[in-house]
Amino acid sequence: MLDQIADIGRDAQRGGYSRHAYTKPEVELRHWFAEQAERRGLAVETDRNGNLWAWWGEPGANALVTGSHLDSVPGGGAFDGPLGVTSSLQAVDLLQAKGFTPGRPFAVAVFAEEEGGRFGVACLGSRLLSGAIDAAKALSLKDPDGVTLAEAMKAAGHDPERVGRDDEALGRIGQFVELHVEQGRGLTVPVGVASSILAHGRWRFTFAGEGNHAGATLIEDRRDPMVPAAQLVIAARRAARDGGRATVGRIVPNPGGTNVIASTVDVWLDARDSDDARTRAMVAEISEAARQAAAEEGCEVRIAEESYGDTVHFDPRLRDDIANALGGVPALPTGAGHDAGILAAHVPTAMLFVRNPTGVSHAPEEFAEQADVDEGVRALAATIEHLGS
Ligand code: HGY
Ligand code: MN
Ligand code: MN
Ligand code: MN
Repeated sequence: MLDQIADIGRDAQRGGYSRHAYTKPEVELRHWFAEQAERRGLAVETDRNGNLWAWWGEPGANALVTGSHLDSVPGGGAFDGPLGVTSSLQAVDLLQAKGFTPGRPFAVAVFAEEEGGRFGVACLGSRLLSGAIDAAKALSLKDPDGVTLAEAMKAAGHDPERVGRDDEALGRIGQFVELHVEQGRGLTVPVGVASSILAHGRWRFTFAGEGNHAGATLIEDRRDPMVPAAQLVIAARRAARDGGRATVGRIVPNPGGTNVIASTVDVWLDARDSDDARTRAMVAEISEAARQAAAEEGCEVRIAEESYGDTVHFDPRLRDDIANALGGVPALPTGAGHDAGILAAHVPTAMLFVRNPTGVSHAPEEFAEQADVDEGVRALAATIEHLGS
């Protein structure tokens, strides 16, 4: 099924896929999902926050929900997100073929902007659904072209006025199980279950100096924000020890001319560790280094926390119940964030992982063998049958 969408959102420039919320390729993927779901007799609805729900039977309380996301990081792989969606639809195929009908409300969900690839906040759709982000703050988030979430949603036919915590949609979820391609090398068997998600967040550092001419300005007369920005990258690497992970994947100088000393530089930090205290300590160390580096260069620095989620420990009962129903599969932690992590604060959630032999993710090399994908579909179908009878 992934082949059906293989040409949607290819990024010729970066390689891989760039499928961001409410852009043309992502809207195309929404239509593809609705068409695939309706073909299976599922009734599709879009909630006020742009998340899709495909119901098998009547929507109702205590629903068993599976699914994932269809959006990607810039230049992302083919599996992160879509594998959970295609596996959910194919699990429905397996179950319908054997005459199974759910004994409780059941839906396949597709959450909006899980990667935060356009508006900078990960799991935006599930955060809005659960009230984990303020609606007004979210609607004013701007993409790299300065388009707000409100404008983007309106252009895609959604009503931004309705955006906000959705107690009705959230209240219907009884359990949520997300299948996802593994994003590391933890699996030596085709399928595993998640034990935890790292505490992680995103911070934006804005260094401000004095824009000037690259040739006419003596070094001693400079206040160049690119210099502390570079030192922040090194400080992040130095602070990430004993399993901590600090990443700078995006630096945007303004104005960004080769022969121009930047006036400001924005640097985004993604920091993660096994618990809240460790993550925050790592970020504090990096922030201190950034302030020092800025002062040495006569620059200011503003630090803003853009999103944060504490460690998620998946419900061990649900996790072990599923692992046993699958005949005993390994439980492993994940360094990646997921909608399941956001929903875990509200409902019992679990994750199934499908082996990725490359261990690479958020890049075109991300991969899963067909045999493991099939194993994942069977495992998800068995889980739905076990929980949804
Ligand atoms: O960033 C993450 O960990 C997730 O893939 N959104
Ligand atoms: Mn991802
Ligand atoms: Mn994902
Ligand atoms: Mn000139």
